[in-house]
Amino acid sequence: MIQMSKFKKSADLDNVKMVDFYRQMLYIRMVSVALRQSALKMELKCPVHFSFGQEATAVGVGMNLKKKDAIVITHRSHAPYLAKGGDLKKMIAEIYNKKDGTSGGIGGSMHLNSPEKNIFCSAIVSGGISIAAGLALSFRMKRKNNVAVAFFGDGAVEEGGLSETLNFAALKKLPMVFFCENNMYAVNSHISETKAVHEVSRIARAYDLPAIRIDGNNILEVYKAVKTAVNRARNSRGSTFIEATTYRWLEHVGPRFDHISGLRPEKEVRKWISRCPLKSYEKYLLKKTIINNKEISKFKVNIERRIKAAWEYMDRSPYPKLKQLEKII
Ligand SMILES: Cc1ncc(C[n+]2csc(CCOP(=O)(O)OP(=O)(O)O)c2C)c(N)n1
Ligand SMILES: [Mg+2]
Repeated sequence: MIQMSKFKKSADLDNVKMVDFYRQMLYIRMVSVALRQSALKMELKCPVHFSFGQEATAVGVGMNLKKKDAIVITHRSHAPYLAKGGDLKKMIAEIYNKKDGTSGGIGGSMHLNSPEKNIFCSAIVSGGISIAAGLALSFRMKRKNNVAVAFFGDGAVEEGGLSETLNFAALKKLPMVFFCENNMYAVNSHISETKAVHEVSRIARAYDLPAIRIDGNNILEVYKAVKTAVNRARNSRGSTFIEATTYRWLEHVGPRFDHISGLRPEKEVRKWISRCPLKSYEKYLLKKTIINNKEISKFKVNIERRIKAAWEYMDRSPYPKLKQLEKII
């Protein structure tokens, strides 16, 4: 089993930034908890792919990007959307299928698009990777100093779209980052059942792209790897492939654990929960006295307030009219 790496502070990081990482992960976790409670009560009808356990990957990317940089996210959308600065109110409204959501309430959790913040979402497995390449190409053609990041899961690796895009990005030296969250499962299939090569970053080396495998539960490691990749892209040195190993705690879609139904070994799930990216980082920050419990409580109060405001916004928003749906189909 993949071992968790140690937190190592790099010289370019100050305490303010290190606390920001924590606050962002906490924010994403608390939003997920609130949504999970709604889903368990059956208040929330929209299918939701939760990211419990995958907060460090989202934040490590988001903290490296500027507003005009682009991300293309997947069905597991909430964490990267929020980490890139996506509007919480619009996200909650969308997930509840309300008119003021990111896609007018007719898309749901898998359509968290926010073009004004350069956040694009595609739930077609591997489909978003070539969209990110298109965005990267447009940055190049318009001589903009921006970067496009494609988020995808290990399940996208054996899709043709990835290979085609790797070739194109390498050939054109696109300002792009291939960011694979390898959580070792695509729905209920473990990588050992679906892939000849488990270390998926090796695939990128066939295209002569720099590729790195990192501990996706270690925020400092993710931040550092993405920083290097984004700098390469901004300096016209081309694309990088990052494989961040991690684990999703809950079932593929929905608010429950799936080891109860025998879909994954309970021991494995428990092991990964003990490597919680948020709790382990919190422990590190407390030990180094970079943060204290009083500050953590303050953050929690503030985030609770934002969550409450987002739910109120969603409550006030009407459902979209049927006509709106007819416009699309
Ligand atoms: C082209 C395509 N095939 C199948 C699906 C159904 N589907 C949705 S998510 C998923 C698994 C994705 O696994 P992975 O890429 O590892 O992402 P994870 O859910 O682990 O985050 C599948 C097969 C789809 N959305 N698109
Ligand atoms: Mg996966």
